[in-house]
Amino acid sequence: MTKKRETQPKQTKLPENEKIKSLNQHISDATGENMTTDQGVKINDDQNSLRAGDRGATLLEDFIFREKITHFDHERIPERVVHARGSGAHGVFKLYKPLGHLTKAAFLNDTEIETPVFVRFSTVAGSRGSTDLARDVRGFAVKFYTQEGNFDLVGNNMPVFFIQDAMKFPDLVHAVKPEPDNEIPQAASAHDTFWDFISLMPESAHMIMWLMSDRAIPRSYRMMEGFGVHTFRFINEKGEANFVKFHWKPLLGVHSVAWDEAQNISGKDPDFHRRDLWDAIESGAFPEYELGVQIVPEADEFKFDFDLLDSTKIIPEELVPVQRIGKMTLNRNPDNFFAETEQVAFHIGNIVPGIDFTNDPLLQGRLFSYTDTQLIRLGGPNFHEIPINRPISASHNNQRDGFMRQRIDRGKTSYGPNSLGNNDPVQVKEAQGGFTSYQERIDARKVRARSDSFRDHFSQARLFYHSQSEPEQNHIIDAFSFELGKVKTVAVRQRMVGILSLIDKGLAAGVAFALGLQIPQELEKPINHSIPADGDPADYEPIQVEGKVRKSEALSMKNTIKDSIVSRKIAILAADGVNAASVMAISDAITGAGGIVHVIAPKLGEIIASDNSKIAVEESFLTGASVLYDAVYVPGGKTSVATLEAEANAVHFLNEAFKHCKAIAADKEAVQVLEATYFFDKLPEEFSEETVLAEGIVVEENPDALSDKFIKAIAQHRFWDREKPRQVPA
Ligand code: HDE
Repeated sequence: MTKKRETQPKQTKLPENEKIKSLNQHISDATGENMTTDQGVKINDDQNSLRAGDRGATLLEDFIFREKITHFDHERIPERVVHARGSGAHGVFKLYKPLGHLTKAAFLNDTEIETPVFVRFSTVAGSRGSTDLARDVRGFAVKFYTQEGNFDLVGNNMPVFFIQDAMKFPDLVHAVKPEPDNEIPQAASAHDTFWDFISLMPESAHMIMWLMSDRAIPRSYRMMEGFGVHTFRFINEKGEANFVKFHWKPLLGVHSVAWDEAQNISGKDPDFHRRDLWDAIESGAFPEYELGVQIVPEADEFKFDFDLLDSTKIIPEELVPVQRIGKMTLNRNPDNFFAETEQVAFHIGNIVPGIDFTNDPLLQGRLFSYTDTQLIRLGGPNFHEIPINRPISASHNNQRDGFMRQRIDRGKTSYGPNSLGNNDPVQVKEAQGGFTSYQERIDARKVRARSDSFRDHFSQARLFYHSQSEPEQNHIIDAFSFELGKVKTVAVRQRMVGILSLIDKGLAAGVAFALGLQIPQELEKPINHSIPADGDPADYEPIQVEGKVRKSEALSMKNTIKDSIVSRKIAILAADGVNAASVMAISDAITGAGGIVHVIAPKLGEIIASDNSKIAVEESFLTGASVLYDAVYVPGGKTSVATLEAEANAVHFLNEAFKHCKAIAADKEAVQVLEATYFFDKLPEEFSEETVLAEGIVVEENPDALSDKFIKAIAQHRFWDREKPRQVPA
């Protein structure tokens, strides 16, 4: 009999909220139904077109064939110009405590309300079919269906942006997208045009540090932060305003993969993040994120050494702590990718009373772009009527007609004021919830200019770099070396090394070494050729902070949550003759702690354990790969151990897991499989408690002790310190 290992319970009843109920009205389920044309005529033969004789030409008259092909021919809509590849999920947001003193937004004032949300995570540069594991920014767009209308928080997993003014957005995107002559490379910033642009845009220095950090290769959408990036405003009932920055903090912590691993995953499973999100939700391991806010009173607007309106700057959490105000839980997968994830239309301009914009020039530009892009992408002005985009609150106005209008507006009047239709729909007074813009006082000249307060491009880039742990800094140096190494124009590489020297000399030296270059003595100035106002070279000198290295703990992933293995995937390498008891013991312990276990064997089907029981195999060495798992365990059982020791794929699996700094465990009886690896000789002689913590390698006889230590090691996520001194040629 096949032994059943416990797997995650399959979700049976899907959670429903107000938005889901409204979507359900549009759901079509063909189970048991007749096949018809779009006009409802029953179809008798869907296999053959209508022909003049069984070997003759197809007849134009065949309306069934024509309808089918015509619809098919028109199935694609333009992909998003950026953020084309994405994955969506439904969920709910619940507030921890009322925020009336800060904002009058109803969904931020009532802890009883469960606000439905739809989230779309995305990469930026690649096309719809590109790999999830590209080095890239991740979009983190949340649509809150509040009782007062839709509020869209259209953010990223990095808190800053490349440019300060929306005027430069098309340039940035043209530079990063595949080069126009040959459309190479796909979903990659490692090419000449991107770095040419960046090397001429010193304002991108801070963002580039994030992009070259491990934040750009997340382990999962469930393990990355989200940021609203811009400074917004909260407005309370009294009309008082506070500046606010939005954050999403994942409850599983912030974790990444290794760059070499990311590149491998792109081949083994380009849908890695999409699948991970889908599977987690299906299995009931719902992704959770806390919404955080940083609040700055209006009076403190000029208190910082950066401008709150500059999207290339963070407010360090040490200066203004992030207050966690509520939790979002993603608890339901979409029913249909196209209808929901592809057709969802986010817009930074979708706000509700109690929330307002600031004059951040990047934010202001986005206010135009999102509606404009939906008009072309979704084919006209009625995209708000697509089910996924409809608010749960009623909507009435005098907007009419246009392509694909769904609503049938009754009555003679579609204008206001009117007397023929009772002057409906009526405007709503502010006190009754009508939106009014914050009355910001303005006294300014109309100019095309960049504020002087936007000019320091390097202090926060340096703050970021200096806040990283040593392995994280090494990864940044490696990432620059890789990306610039792919740049063919040496002058661009050289200019970039110059820019890096303004951030940190060690960083620049490390990258220069890998590129076979020197740090330039004289920097090319003005660095930015396109903004005449950038003239003064002094603007580019590093700002000294009293000789001290400034750091911010929140910027390093080293300090993230490391106490859970929920939804982590663990591979058990086994073959016939494996010790079933140890497989079961470790499986039970891991699934008990919320992890997922897969048995990987030389072939699919079942393996026969030493006690003659059968164990189901999830993947073979052909279909599975270490890069798709978080940790690996080798159980005992003489024949199994002998098979694996001689199986190159099993040894490679372990070598690669070691290379990517993952937790590895083995039954004492299986240690000879480890001995066959490249790394075994480099390990300390004894596997003590300290070895486990430092190395992430557990070898034990007793299954309880083994699973206990192994689970702690998996929760650490990665043992990056293992990396540099003992590289593995896997
Ligand atoms: Fe976007 N951005 N963006 N962006 N953006 C789009 O809208 C744009 C920016 C972000 O999952 C587009 O529907 C301009 C910052 C996300 O559907 C487009 C500027 C941030 C998504 C657009 C920016 C973002 C988009 C393309 C510079 C983080 C995907 C398709 C002023 C705070 C949303 C679309 C989804 C998508 C314009 C800069 C986040 C063209 C002009 C900064 C997450 O309208």
